[in-house]
Amino acid sequence: TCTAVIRIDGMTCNSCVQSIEGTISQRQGVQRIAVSLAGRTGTIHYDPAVTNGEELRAAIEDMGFDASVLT
Ligand code: 9UX
Repeated sequence: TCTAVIRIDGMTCNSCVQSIEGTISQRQGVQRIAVSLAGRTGTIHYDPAVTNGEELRAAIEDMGFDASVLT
């Protein structure tokens, strides 16, 4: 298991937190995701054989947010 921390800008309420968690958690290889509104981050546990931080970042970006991989 790997962990990616992604900076997410553009979230202003919990509705978007739920939306990102719901959508990203259904992606192949994602084991767990927790999004922090106050911290402006998403922490994602994933299987590196299936996906990676950049792919997950792009998926969040595609939902309309500014996203960058921190770690
Ligand atoms: Mo809340 Mo998401 O106002 O676009 S629904 S941040």
